[in-house]
Amino acid sequence: MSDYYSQPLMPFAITFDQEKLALTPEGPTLTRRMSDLEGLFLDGDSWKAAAQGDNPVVYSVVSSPVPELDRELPQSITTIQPGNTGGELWMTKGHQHPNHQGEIYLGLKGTGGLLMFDGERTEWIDMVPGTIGYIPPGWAHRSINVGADPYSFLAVYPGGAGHDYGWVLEHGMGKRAFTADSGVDLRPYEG
Ligand code: S6P
Ligand code: ZN
Repeated sequence: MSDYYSQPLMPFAITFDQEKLALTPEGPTLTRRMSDLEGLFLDGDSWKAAAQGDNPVVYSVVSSPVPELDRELPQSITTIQPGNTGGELWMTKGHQHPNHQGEIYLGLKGTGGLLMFDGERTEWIDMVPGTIGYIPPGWAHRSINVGADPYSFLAVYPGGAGHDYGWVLEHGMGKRAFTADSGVDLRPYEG
């Protein structure tokens, strides 16, 4: 593995396993449980009960071993479990890239949404396998599972982009996604 981290990187192949939704060779992995999502769901009481209860895994991120360094292009696969907290669909924390670089997502499995917010405008893209969602520079982004099965997508992003989670806690995402009889109910942010 250490060879892949030598600088400068040499060209190398990454195997994408469509069944396991895994990348080989593997880079860092990340698991976010309910307790990692403090301050994000509108219904704080329901969040607290879940975080202090069975504290489920809400999403995980696997990656290839391309480092998060300027001019590199890291890739990762995020899998969000199905579920809701107080009716609000399970989602990623969401972040802004501090130096406003763009990113692309590719839907792999399940159904989701890509919610984007530039501080004034909110945009939503329905994500199904094969959808490429383009995140322009300056748009904070959050992913949401709108289905009954896990939702997975590939992300490719500039290695030097950085991740500002505080921006989303401060500014919100413009809208929140709630369960609906069919599809998703997008409501104004309110807190
Ligand atoms: C990275 C890219 C994704 C997210 C991942 C988890 O720029 O947007 O790999 O990191 O979906 O989301 P979050 O908001 O917890 O980083
Ligand atoms: Zn990002």
